[in-house]
Amino acid sequence: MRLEGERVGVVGLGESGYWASLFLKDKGAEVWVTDKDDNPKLRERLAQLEKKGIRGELGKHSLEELRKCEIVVLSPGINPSQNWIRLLEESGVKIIGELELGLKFVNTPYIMVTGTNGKTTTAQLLKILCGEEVECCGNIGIPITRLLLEGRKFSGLVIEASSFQLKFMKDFFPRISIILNIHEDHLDWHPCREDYISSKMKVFAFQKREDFTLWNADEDWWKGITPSPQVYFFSPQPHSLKGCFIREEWVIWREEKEIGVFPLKEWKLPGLHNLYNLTAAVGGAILWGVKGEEIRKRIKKFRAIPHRLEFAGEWRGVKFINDSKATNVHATYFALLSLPPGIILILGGRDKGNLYTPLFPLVKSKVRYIVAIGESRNKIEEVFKRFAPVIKREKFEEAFKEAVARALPGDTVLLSPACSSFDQFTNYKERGEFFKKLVKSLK
Ligand code: UMA
Repeated sequence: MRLEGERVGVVGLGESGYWASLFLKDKGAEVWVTDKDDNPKLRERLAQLEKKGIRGELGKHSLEELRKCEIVVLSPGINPSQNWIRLLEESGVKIIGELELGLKFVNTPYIMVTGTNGKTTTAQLLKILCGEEVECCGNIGIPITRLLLEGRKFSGLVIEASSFQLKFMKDFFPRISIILNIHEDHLDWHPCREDYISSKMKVFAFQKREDFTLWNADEDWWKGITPSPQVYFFSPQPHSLKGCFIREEWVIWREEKEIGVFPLKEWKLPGLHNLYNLTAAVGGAILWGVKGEEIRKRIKKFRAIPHRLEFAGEWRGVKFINDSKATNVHATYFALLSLPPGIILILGGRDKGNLYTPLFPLVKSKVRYIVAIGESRNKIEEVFKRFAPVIKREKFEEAFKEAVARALPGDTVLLSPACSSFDQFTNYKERGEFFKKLVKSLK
């Protein structure tokens, strides 16, 4: 892709937009940035970019300016089905996502991981299993353009891709694609469930016969599909297909014959959902060419990731678990599944069109109180009051105090909100850090 001398617009000045602008500038493009918001953080960002000769605006998207561009790069959070983007396309401007832009400059093979939940854990695990020369980027929090701009040397990539990033991508060729699971999420962004599912399925759409795709053996969205790449499966349960599974406490890989990769006692992360992530990552690493004995050595280096069922402390016999990364119902389902009864659940934030039904049996059997927070607190009360007492608090700190007041020794205060954090925080990390700070302050 030629960028030298081209006028390129960048929409959104979050992580992706900021790094994409610098990357484009480095490639010789004339860059113009725009963000619909205007706040001190964005002003500071724009000032930094201006020092590098990048111009832009805050507080609006000027269509006339964007129309002057040959290419417009969109940040992942920007829904390209908006009218102004259609108008831009009609005027002949090429629209491209940040991930797709970066991939045009990648010459190594790469693994692309998508799915509703478990993407970050699986991608990080894969990076460790595939070896030091493999880097990780994408939705995980490191835009691909940042990785490329920083000039890190790598022989392969593990890319975490969200449905936002995948939906409008074309011509990308993962050596291995992985779909961890497909559950309801982001229905505030995608027009319907089918659109969300088809975005996820884009991950193998351009792969070739010699490539691989790994699917969850326990789901059925793939039934009746015959893709171009070779299909393998993963599951913590034994299955009869080619791929990875667990039998008699051993992680096993089956192709023509079976190999025992390592005994499950060498895996330290709790929860059934992590066994799905594990079997997917082991499968991906074997297809990447890593030998079983190397996987066994490297698996020991893996540590749990922050904000995912992270132990945040204990106070007066009450355990505190930070699962702030659970921004949808499926993730909260697995958190509840992994913990014993006696849970005070902090639930809520910005609802994404959630259908909470899958949580009902677990809430009924394990949750003593729900503390409903943020924008979605009224909906949560309405939906859950049949299954557990619900206390509503708007602000996070008040909700935390309420949870502490209700907890008895032996209980667990679980932050697993099933909603995004954007009503009160910049992202789930900030929400999780705030929760941990509040836990520390108890002592
Ligand atoms: N904005 C506009 N115009 C709009 C909409 C937004 O200018 O019409 C601006 C906002 O004011 C804001 C900026 O765009 O300043 C935000 O852009 P963004 O939402 O794309 O966020 P980034 O900071 O670039 O982060 C994105 C991903 N965010 C989303 O997809 C929402 C990050 O995933 C990702 O880590 C990062 O790129 C690096 O690749 C986060 C996420 O929540 C973790 N992802 C979702 C998830 O995992 O469920 C998909």
